[in-house]
Amino acid sequence: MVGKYFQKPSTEEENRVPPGQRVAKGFPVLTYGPTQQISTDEWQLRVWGLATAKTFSWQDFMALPQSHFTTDFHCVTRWSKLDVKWTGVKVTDFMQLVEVEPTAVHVMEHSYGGYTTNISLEDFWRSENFFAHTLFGEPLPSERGGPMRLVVSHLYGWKSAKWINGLEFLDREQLGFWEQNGYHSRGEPWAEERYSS
Ligand SMILES: Nc1nc2c(c(=O)[nH]1)N[C@H]1C(S)=C(S)[C@@H](COP(=O)(O)O)O[C@H]1N2
Ligand SMILES: [Mo]
Repeated sequence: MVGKYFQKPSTEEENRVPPGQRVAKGFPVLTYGPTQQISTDEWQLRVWGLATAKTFSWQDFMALPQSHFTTDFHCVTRWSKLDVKWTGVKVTDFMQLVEVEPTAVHVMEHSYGGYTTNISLEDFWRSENFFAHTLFGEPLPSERGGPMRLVVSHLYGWKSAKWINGLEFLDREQLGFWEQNGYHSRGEPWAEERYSS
């Protein structure tokens, strides 16, 4: 029987779906802990560590260029969702407002609710990464990380922090929530970097 919700990639999809993944027909919600309910009025993104400390508001993000993205989303729990449509702000556009010290090489993503995940500065600071506030043309729902989440589609989904509210710039790698619990520190899906050992 063909799986209804999680299918083997078709021939056309094969080169887009990393090894060990199945194609999700739905789009599962994956959250550890409770969904955060944050309004756009109260939402803030704070920058600290090896960067000039600054706090950004919703309006600050709306004033930046808005871009559209179509991405594939790969969760380490072995489902991939293809062609997800988002609107948001490119990390490279946002980073023009941030003064990073030259010694910064890693970033800790922080979220409302206490979730954290680590990423190298090189994996973070890319024009294909973005802060998303719109999903398939609708305001990003709270269970998806609304009002604002990060999307880093070249790494497993746990690097795409929902309800993002902080970026801490670091001179060394520190481990985030899942990374402390045995997930790989980088999480590149084509190399199947699922676990730390
Ligand atoms: N704050 C926060 N962000 C998070 C998570 C979480 O538990 N808390 N789960 C991660 C995981 S494991 C995945 S696969 C994606 C899931 O995003 P989705 O719920 O929109 O599918 O969010 C990531 N971001
Ligand atoms: Mo995930």
